[in-house]
Amino acid sequence: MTDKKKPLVVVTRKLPDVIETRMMELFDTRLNPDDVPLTPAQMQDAMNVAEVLVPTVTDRIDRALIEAAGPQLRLIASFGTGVDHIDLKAARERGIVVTNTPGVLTEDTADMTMALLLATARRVAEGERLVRSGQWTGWGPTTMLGHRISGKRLGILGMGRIGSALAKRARAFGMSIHYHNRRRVHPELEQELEATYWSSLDQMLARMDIVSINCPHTPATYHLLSERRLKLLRPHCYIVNTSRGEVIDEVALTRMLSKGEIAGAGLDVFEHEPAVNPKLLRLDNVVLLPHMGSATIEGRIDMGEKVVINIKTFTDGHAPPDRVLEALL
Ligand code: 8YV
Repeated sequence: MTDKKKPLVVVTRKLPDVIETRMMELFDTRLNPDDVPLTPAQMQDAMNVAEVLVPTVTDRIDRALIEAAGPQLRLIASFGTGVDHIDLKAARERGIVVTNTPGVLTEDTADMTMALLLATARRVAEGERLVRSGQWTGWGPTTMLGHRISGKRLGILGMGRIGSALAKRARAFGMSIHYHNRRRVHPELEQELEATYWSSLDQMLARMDIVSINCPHTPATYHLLSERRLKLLRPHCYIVNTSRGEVIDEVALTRMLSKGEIAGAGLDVFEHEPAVNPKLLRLDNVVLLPHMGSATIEGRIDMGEKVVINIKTFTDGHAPPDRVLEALL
């Protein structure tokens, strides 16, 4: 029985060792041990030889790259849930299947969203900086006062897997749950989350104490939180974003934060990351994280296993479990 030729798989970043080892066993795999992101020219070269490309959020797989890719490229098995770094329409037109890794990072990302929400409302990073600065002169009755979150209204923009997982956590912290979504969720889930649905995003924004962005970045959600919508928020409101920076007009957000028109923000993602608006870096009322929402070793291994399963099922001639369909985004 002749050995079936292993598919040539190009991995663009360093993945967890256990995943790389498995991929080496199953596929003709090209790894990136130094974890230096590929240049566009190197990416083009990779797409001229790979049957399967495994990119991450840091790789912009645009129409030009896809149209110039070799005829052998059949699958883009992305490491991550968000696929806004891939031109899905161009891939579909080329008959290239795209998969992602949904579900396995839901709990970790919801945990980080809750951590960021608490850190922002309770000024955790500011307090930590004060102690590290050596300037702390001891406890004071009115020093480092933040805001209580129990009893407050949390508005979740995007009640998908991560939004729902966040709602469960926020409920446990005594928050009341509100949400806006393209479609109302199933009544049983709404009941379980004790969540109030707002068909009007504007009306929800104008009444919340904290707003969390948990929708994907798509052409429809680009700058969904525009300057006009940000101005609907009440001055004591906090914003948390563990989704994508492009969902918020970052320049408008930064301006309003610096003028105290919005109380504070917890940001894990940025509109032009890794570039961060320099004015944001100077603000005390923001908590800034380096896109680590799903950064747990368990979560990244689970994501890698999903990539392996997507590639194996696809190259064995079956429909991969996590195929991305634009219409569903
Ligand atoms: C990933 C994320 O780590 O899954 C996503 O969409 O933003 C992160 O959890 C990143 O995308 C890896 O490509």
